[in-house]
Amino acid sequence: MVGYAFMGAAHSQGWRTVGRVFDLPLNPVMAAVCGRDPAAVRAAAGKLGWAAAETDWRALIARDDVQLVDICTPGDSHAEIAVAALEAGKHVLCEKPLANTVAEAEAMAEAARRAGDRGRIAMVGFNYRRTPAIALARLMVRDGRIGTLRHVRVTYLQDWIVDPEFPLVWRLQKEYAGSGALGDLGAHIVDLAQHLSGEPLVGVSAVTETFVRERPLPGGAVVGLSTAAGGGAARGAVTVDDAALFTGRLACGALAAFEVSRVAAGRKNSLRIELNGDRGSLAFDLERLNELYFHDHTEPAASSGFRRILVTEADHPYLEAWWPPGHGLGYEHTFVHQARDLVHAIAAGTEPEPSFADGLQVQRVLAAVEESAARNSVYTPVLPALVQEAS
Ligand code: SOE
Repeated sequence: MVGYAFMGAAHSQGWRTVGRVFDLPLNPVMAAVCGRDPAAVRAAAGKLGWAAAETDWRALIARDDVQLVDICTPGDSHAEIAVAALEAGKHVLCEKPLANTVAEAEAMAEAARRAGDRGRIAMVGFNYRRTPAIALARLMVRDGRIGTLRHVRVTYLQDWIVDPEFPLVWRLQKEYAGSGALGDLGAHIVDLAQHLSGEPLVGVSAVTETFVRERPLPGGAVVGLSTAAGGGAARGAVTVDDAALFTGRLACGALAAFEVSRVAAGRKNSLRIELNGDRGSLAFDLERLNELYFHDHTEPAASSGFRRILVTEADHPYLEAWWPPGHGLGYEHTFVHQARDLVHAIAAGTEPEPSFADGLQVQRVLAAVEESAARNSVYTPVLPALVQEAS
């Protein structure tokens, strides 16, 4: 694994747990974790359960005891590490968003296609697909339980940077993160809208905003009395969006509405999605992630309405390995399920979902959102690979 911050810790929990809960065809071994600071990465190895520590990702992918590279770094290093690992014959799991640009994502998808010819697997870490309630919703949409899709409505709201004095961390700098709430939160909900509907977004209209345009540098770096504010911590420019609102059309003709924000005061990690079809609707709220709400419009109006499905039955996705009905799961279990599905794909030699091609499609939507927002919200097509190659 490369990187050991929040996502590294969440992935480590997945790798520590997966073999002790699911019956797997292969046994994942946590061979080595990589980070630039020698003391910090050694401490992380001990705390997170990795057998060794490396300080250069090139040395990590050169190790003979490493067959799978799990990339948990900021987006600016995803392409370089993933392409090198795939070309070195390793399987790859890469955190979302796949990359910071469409060009990088295209290179990664092409490297994954070539590696696939050599039996190597590449997955992108849209972990919310592996919430049992979301996986159940996908099956219900596929089985026609809501009929012909008309609407998808998704929001993903956080509030960790409402305070203008929150420092200028890497997620707020385009050179590291590629974009702000759009790539960090928007990638998840674009993927979910496409995954649940089974349809790609074909065009979007968007607005984005950066409400706080300058923040203190991390670590309270003081540059003497010469700072603009006449002293105190130096401040730097925020180069990414704080929020984005966009509408879109799915290939099937359904309309989709998206909202992402990191300044929605009071919303901590609030991902909500609703799908409306001509036979019913499904609704999910990450803050109640063991529940799926279903409205069957074919029922008599007098007794119909959204009802709660408690997604904890043994025959619900992933639940066969956990507890009796009613004993709910949490955020961390999505990473255990992600590890399970990746191990099965590696053992079977099948392309996992979401693939790097799925990650590239999301990257194309994000790019169309940014292009639309830069051009007064003009409706902007999401260029599929086919058109891309033709142009
Ligand atoms: C921060 O916004 C973050 O950690 C995202 O980067 C994750 O993808 C999301 O699952 C939780 O919030």
